[in-house]
Amino acid sequence: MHSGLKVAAVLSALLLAGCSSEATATEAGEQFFNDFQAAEAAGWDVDMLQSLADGLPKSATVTGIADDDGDGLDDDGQVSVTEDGDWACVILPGKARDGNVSSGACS
Ligand SMILES: [Ca+2]
Repeated sequence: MHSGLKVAAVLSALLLAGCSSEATATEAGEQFFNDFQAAEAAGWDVDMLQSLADGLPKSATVTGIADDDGDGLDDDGQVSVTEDGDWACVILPGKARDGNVSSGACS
């Protein structure tokens, strides 16, 4: 029986995955970005953006979804994602620009 070896292999894979904590905020930011692209037709709809934020892992926090002028759309199309003290900045595509995700807080 080699099941012990298989269990050890699975455990070490899990440990490796668990240790790759570097850039977790960026990964969460990229998930947000990809989810947004799947729903992009709605534009920067703040309710949709909030539901994307709610869909991220609970360890990730999204800030910067804001609609100060009350048109139902995010005002700057830019959100920050934090996770474990790590920051990422998500620039949403739209309004004649491409989006991107970068590590570090939005400037
Ligand atoms: Ca707005």
